[in-house]
Amino acid sequence: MTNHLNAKTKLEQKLTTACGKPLAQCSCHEIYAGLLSLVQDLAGERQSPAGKKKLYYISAEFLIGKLLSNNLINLGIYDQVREILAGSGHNLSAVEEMEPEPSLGNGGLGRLAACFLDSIATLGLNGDGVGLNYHFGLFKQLFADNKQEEEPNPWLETPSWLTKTDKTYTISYKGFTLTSRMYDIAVTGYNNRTNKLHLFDVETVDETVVEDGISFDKTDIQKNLTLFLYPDDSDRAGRVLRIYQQYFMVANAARLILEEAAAKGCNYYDLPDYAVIQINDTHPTMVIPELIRLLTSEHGLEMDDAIDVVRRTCAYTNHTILAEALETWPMDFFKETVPQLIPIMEILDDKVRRRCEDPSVYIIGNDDRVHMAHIDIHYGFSVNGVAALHTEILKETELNHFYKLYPEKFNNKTNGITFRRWLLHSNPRLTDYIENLIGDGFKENADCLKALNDSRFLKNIKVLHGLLAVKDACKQDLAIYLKETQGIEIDASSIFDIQVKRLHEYKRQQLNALYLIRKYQEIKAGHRPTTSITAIFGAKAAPAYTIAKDIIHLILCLQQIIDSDPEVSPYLKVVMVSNYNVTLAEKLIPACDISEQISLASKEASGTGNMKFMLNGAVTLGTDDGANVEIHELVGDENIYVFGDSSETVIQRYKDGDYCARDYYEKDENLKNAVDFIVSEEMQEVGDPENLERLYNELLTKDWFMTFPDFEDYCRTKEQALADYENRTGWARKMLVNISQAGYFSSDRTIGEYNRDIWKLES
Ligand code: H53
Repeated sequence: MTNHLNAKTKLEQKLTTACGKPLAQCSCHEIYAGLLSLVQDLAGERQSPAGKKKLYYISAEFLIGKLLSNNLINLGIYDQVREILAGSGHNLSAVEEMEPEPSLGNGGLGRLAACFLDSIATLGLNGDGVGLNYHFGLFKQLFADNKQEEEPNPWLETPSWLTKTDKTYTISYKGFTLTSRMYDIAVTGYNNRTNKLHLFDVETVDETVVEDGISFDKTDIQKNLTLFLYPDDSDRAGRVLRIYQQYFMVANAARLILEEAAAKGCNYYDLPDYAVIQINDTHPTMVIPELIRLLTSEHGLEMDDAIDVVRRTCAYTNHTILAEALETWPMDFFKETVPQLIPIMEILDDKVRRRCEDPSVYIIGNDDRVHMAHIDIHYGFSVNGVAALHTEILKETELNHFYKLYPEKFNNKTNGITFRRWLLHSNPRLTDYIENLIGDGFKENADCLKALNDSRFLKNIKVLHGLLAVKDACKQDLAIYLKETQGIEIDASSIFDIQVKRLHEYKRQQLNALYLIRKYQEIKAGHRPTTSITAIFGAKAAPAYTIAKDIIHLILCLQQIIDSDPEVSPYLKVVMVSNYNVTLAEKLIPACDISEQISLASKEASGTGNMKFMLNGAVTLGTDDGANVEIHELVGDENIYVFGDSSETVIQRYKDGDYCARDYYEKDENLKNAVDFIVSEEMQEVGDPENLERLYNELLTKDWFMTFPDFEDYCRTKEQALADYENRTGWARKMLVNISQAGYFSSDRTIGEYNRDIWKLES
């Protein structure tokens, strides 16, 4: 106790010094600035010895979320800081509001990278992230006239978590060079070492070139290179800009990696003893030819030696089987931007062609496009999928030809999430509740959550009701937050049914919307739900993805129609929150009752939202897809709602190529009524006929992600979940089982496996 008081007093002194005046006299923003500087000092003190071998996790996205609270938790000073602030009349939550959320990511891929950095440091591993310092991120989403609008999402301000370093490189493109600069963000592990996220920027970047929403001259590379993540690629200039960005990321990474290795005594032939590179999706693929180029042209290695060294250094993670997400770029683009890579890529392709007759594994396809994933697979030593089902599908279908060539390279690493952010930080009520039941071991070791799966708790009415009370409180918190931040009113006593994720047809927000139309029609016909339902969506659509934007339009129109219908609004509410991001996720997930994970089976590589919801006591309603399959196995049939066609059926249906959406529409009256509603007079009154008709036609004539075959089963299964919700203790038991089984999805487990099988770093 005395120790605690001493530590607290010292901390208070340090914070006061950092703030430059007594805490009671500081504004929230001054406290935020003081804490930021304090955290950076403490994190710096925990910088650990470099170690011989180091991991470089290269990724186009790092969706890190706000950093203050997570750092306080990881440094072990969260509670003390909260108490100190309370003592001087401040509230830590209000201070957190001062922090802008870094906009360095889009979805699961980027959030996974952020969870991984946390776990790498927590496990005491020597590993840094490498990416780009986007000034305006993806975009900020606004709604007007029931449509998505985009604005820049600036987040760089003073004070900042970024430290400007003196590391700069000259990066060459055809006809010009750019000077880069490295900025660092400290990554604190939970009671462990501090690593870094290196973000490269271009010295000549110019924020003023953006005008009219998120438009800018896509050809002015010196000024625009690091403005946006995934700039609009609907035209050629946009696609070429992506190559400029990707090369900038990896050219800097390659120089940094070689420099750091050499400083530790590497002679380049032994690079794999000093570095391992994890290529996150195909965006960083050019690191392979770039490293080979640097090793041969600047460090004197023969081509075959350089290729061998790089092959033993690089590992690739695949996150998708969607053909359009597996990047291929026309050779022309490289000629125009980074011609220095072409001779290398031709050699790499030539070696493949000498070995294999099958054109489907060539690097430069007969269409003269460069298949980025193929470079990764041929010239890396490991290929992993991100959930058991996903890896099997890669092996058996999508990458089967490669699997036959290199069975030893393929492995599965089921994704995970950091419990520091997704439980300890985002849900302190549930954290305390669990701690009271089973002690605090789960904070260090997520497996300890299994102790909750015990009849002492599962059959204990008091424990179950206590859990429901925690959920209710989280729902009230969310209701207040949405009212304050978005002016949205929701009823905390209704069922919170939540679907938050990128907007994509394969994720099938449209299936959920069709259900809601049906529910609306049923309520109009007098069939009211026992407990009212609040269906919450959060999703950004890529600016050039027309149908995804049409789906947002449909949801927003539905929201308006239901809100203004007194016959329905007491029983059903549809809410689409704007600018869904990590901060909102941290509020939404603890409050969720039903977690919507309804992708078309076989298409969602893993999902990680599904894990966060489960950990927070939501019950999944989903298809047997991605990591849902593993959730299903862990919690058992009783504690999850699974519907829809299996991945085998779906894969076969694609193969047969005879799917006809209209057949389903003609046969199912409920489906027909729901689909027709999209173009009904009511909808046209609040919506734009062009968008609504386009979506209607898309569904009826194409429905590429097979919404219709699953509609009936989805509705039936959802009704079952809603009915079961009425048995409150039964439902609480399902919640508890879900929480108890969530330990498997800790990213500490995932990173332990990456290290054991791929990276092999000393801990
Ligand atoms: O990566 C997540 C998966 C999720 C998958 C997602 C993803 C992106 O966010 C972006 C591009 C991409 O190829 C894949 O959709 O299923 O959980 C992390 O692995």
